[in-house]
Amino acid sequence: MSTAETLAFQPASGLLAQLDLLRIELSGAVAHIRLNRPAKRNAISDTLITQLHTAFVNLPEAVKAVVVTGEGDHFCAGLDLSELVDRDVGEGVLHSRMWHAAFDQIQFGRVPVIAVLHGAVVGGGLELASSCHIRVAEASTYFGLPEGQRGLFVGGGGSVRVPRLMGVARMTDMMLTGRVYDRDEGVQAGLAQYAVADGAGFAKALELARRIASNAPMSNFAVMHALPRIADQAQDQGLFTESLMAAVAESTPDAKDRLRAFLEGRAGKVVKS
Ligand code: 1HE
Repeated sequence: MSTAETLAFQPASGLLAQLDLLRIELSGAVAHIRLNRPAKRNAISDTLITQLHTAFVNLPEAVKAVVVTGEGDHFCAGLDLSELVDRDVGEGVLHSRMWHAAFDQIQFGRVPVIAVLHGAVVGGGLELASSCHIRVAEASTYFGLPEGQRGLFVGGGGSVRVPRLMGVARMTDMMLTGRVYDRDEGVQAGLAQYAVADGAGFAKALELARRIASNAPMSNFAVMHALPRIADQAQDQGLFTESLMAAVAESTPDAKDRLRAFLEGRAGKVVKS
């Protein structure tokens, strides 16, 4: 079998194959999860948010990194506005909590997640993107928070996650004035870490995903679970948490093997990119 065939993506089976608003494919340690509702610009309906939660809870054991993309011309148009009109207060709280559960499963799940952004990344679409660990933005990407225009507030974790990327002042401006950031402005503000040409996002994300998947699992766990919590802690607590996490990571057999490999000249060096 050639390398290309070995790395080709295959449709997922079982439960993951039944999630009709997603298209999930697997290639070795990488899962590709596509939002697959292009006619509605991948707007997030109750069914889609539930399917995202189900997908991330049920990732096969072999998966060590995930790439999320959106089918069609846009990454995601945010909340499906057609489902909002008849909801009362109690239902509204539960609805928002459903989004929190799904996006928490992405941010604090088992494996790192890379989002490939293009076209509209707006409202709940930006909330989804900000729950991922790395964002690769194609040239067509634009970021908006039109909640103010629609009479809404963010409800999918945006008030918690977006300011941690771009700061409260920038998010306040976006929500009050409807300001839209283009791709380069978004990258500069911290909404994405990588800028690539249109059509080049998936290849870049896949390259990053394969690299991430080759890390020691405990190191990836520490970055996903300890780093954001330490950032929210007071300095003395953060430093103590860091010491505990560092000791856990470096005491794994995996870490010991990797350190030995370096000391014996069998591991890669850090090279200039
Ligand atoms: C939708 C949605 C949607 C498209 N809910 N149906 N989000 C927004 O306020 C963004 C609203 N959408 C747009 O501004 C535009 O649709 C886009 C810029 C994303 C794309 O424009 P375009 O010209 O490519 O598509 P379109 O013609 O506007 O839309 C195509 C179809 O998708 C159309 O349906 P059709 O049956 O007439 O074909 C649209 O109605 C439908 N569509 N976006 C429902 N969002 C947890 S709180 C989160 C709060 C928020 O996310 S608020 C922000 C909501």
